[in-house]
Amino acid sequence: MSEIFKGIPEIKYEGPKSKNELAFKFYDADRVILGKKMSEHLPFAMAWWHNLCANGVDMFGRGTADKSFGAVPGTMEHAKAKVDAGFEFMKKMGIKYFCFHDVDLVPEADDIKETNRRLDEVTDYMLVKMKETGIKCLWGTANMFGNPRFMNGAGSTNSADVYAFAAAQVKKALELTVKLGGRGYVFWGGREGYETLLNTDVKFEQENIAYLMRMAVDYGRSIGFKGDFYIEPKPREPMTHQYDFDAATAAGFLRAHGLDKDFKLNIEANHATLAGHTFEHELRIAAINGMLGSIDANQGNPMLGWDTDCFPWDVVTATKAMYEIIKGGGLTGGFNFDAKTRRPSNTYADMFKGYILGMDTFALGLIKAAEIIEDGRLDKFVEERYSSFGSGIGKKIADRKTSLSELADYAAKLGKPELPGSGNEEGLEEIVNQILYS
Ligand code: XLS
Ligand code: CA
Ligand code: CA
Repeated sequence: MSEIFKGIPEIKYEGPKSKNELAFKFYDADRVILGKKMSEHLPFAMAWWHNLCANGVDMFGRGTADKSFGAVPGTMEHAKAKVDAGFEFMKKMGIKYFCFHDVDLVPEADDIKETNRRLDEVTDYMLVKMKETGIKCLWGTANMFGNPRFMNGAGSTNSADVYAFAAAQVKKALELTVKLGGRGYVFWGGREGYETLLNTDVKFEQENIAYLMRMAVDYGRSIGFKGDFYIEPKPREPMTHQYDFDAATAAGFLRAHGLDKDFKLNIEANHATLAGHTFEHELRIAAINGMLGSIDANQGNPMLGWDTDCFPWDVVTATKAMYEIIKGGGLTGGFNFDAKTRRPSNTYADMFKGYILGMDTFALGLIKAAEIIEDGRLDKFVEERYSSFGSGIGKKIADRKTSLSELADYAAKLGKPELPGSGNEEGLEEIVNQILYS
């Protein structure tokens, strides 16, 4: 097999002063931060769909990037060329994981038996490459939103036949994830939602989605899948109302349907902002629910209200995200760059620059989050802020050893309580800036 990304070397760490566009300035895989190597804190993954399939097509124009990799698109030869390109790319980038949808790997046939045969063939080829390179699968998933059959949803469809088809895809995608040793399996509810209540039985649809997930857990465990299942929340797009709106909604759904032991969350930054939250908010909600699973590392464009999947370059957000992840005990998954270069960034070199930007942004985020934690002033402030619960009546509340009557008597004796103390927001922001920029 000949080299595809000719002229692009292995990407090395050259440090913050380097002017080489094809080098890391901050991601230094072996550098130890808080007792662990950067590469262990940051298991980065390549998204098969954006990096190897998306060519810049949008609703106003055709693709601008050539992702044929020397083969005719729509053929098995092309499916294998994408494998060659993907492994060469990951090797040159020093990326150890990839994520995939079933239909990213092969052209879909009309008959699912033929699609599955093609999937077997391509994954045999991927396994050889995985053995050669040591590259692994982070998570797999089934695309249950692209094909017109899913126009009314997959688990939430009104058609029993389409539901069965979705189940068949989940079954196969789970088998492939196990075959490739994937750490996780994702459900992103692409069209699991509704356009109008006038034609929708919300309760029935949600129960059907949960049943599909239950069957996936049972089947996955029966074929040896030991990893986590993930829900990836998103509030809208493509559907007007998506059932897994945000982390809190998804956590409630998982609990309501008894799925919380097997599922965690895959939090995507751009989906957080579409939900009107920050990325770090979604991470905190996942963490306090014991559901901090994996990350889709990207960012939105605040000028645009849709899912732009830009490469992450906002270091402040990456720092806050890494702070939440470290404080939350880390991920069971990793950092999947569900991100694409902008349409005019259409060269092979741009593919590398996108990943260099994303990896350097999270490396900086990690370095700065660790400094904030080691500095300790934020932790100390938060501890003191709640210190009234450390003794007296506060301790009784914290220990759940009081009652409304006792608290009412206490309040009556108190007269007017003192104000609860400054939140010191500006002071804390100054500390963060001081650590970020000094
Ligand atoms: C789309 C989602 C999708 C999932 C995987 O908005 O981000 O790409 O990550 O199906
Ligand atoms: Ca995603
Ligand atoms: Ca997205």
